Amino acid sequence: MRGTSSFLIVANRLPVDRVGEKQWRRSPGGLVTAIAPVMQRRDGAWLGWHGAAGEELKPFDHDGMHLIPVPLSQLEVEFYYEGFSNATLWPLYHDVVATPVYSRVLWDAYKAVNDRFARAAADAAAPGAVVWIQDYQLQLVPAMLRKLRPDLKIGFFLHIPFPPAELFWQLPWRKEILEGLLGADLVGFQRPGGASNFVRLARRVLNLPASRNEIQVDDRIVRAEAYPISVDFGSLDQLVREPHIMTRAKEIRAELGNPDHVLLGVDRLDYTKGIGQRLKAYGELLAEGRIEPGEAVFVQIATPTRERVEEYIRLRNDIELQVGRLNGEYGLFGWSPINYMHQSYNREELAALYCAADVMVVTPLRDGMNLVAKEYVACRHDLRGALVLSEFAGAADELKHAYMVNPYDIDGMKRAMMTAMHEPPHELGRRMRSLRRRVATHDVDRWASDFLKDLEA
Ligand code: GDG
Repeated sequence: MRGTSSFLIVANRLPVDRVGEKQWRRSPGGLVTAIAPVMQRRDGAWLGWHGAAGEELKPFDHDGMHLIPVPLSQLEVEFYYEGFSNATLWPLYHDVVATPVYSRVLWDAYKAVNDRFARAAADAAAPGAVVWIQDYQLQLVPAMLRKLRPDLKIGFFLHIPFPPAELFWQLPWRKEILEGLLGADLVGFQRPGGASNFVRLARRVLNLPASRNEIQVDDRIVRAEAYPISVDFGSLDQLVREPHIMTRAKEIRAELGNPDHVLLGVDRLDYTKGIGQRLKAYGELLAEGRIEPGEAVFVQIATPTRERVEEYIRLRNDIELQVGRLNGEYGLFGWSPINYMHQSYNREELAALYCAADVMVVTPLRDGMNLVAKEYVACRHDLRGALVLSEFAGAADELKHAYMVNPYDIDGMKRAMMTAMHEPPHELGRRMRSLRRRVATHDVDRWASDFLKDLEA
């Protein structure tokens, strides 16, 4: 039996969150925004876990999308999701900035869950359908699905970096992962470097004939290309032109005590994001008196994430200790140099925060793209505001007029923050105009349509 969906997205998570007992709400994020119209045009479906362990749900429709839940047991959440995905692959693919866990038990769970996703996709897809698989949790699905359904067009996109051969080599299952990905017709990466790492590994680990961006697998050609993901520029730009967002931005600055400089960080509380490094740089500026008492506030939004994974528990303790120390040491009655929030905010509040910030500080040690940097740019039609950006974010390839930093170089970050804080308006405007031109012409719509055009070519 064949399914009826001629366009299928396969991702670890469905694009909805539960509100209350039976209601669903579309989750925030560019991926859904970019893909929803394609789904509506093509009778599409989205396949993924719905977020509750041990619960089986029937397919349902929401917001014009057909959603197919894939169940996960509590143990699978631990072993496949928190384990192999987030304690093995995540650190390995991010330059081993934390030590990856290599465990056969976790690997077995990863295989089993990938197999379940592949079977569910094989059941849902119409003959000749286009199937687009997302991200590192599902790297075995392309080959598993091809085996079940050789008639499908299969695309895969990796949202995180693809590591160089020297690091990937560590993985005891390097061969299986590469073979899994090679089940696709097109494998997309954030940066050209990721694509070439992949091609090189296919050559070296599997001895496959390959050119710059094509790999020969049996009688098929698999293409590897970069498609830098982006944000919904138009809708953010429109949102921040609404008067209530500006009012809220002014209010936020007032609540912070109207300092001369508001610096902002917005990240999931993840060890790849370089939060500790940027706070260290800021702390030294306070210690040296280059930022005076009351002059600046650093707002750090650290969204809760992966809270049961050991490295994340450790990171949270470290960051909160660091924030406490800096505030304790340099604060005054009524002024704390750091405003740290371990909370999530809605889209409008986030947009108001972007508008309130003079300096956006984005300093990951390694990041596939980093959408926060692009969102900030999309929100600054006033051409004010400076973006401090790590060279190790995928976004650095495109956002060349940011104040670039190496997050391992604390002195360099201090210099960049000081320059950004004191830059004259015309220079800020010149840089922001060029950054906005790039993001406006390379938005998330373009990302999705470029990928799908190439997949179907
Ligand atoms: C992975 C890759 C790649 C954050 N806090 C709140 C909130 N956010 C939103 C941001 C942004 C998104 O979450 C974070 O995206 P990033 O790209 O910055 O980072 P990851 O989560 O690590 O994403 C990354 C991305 O996939 C896409 O391919 O760029 O490299 O690691 O959109 O705005 N959103 C709301 N409240 C919050 O508190 N509503």
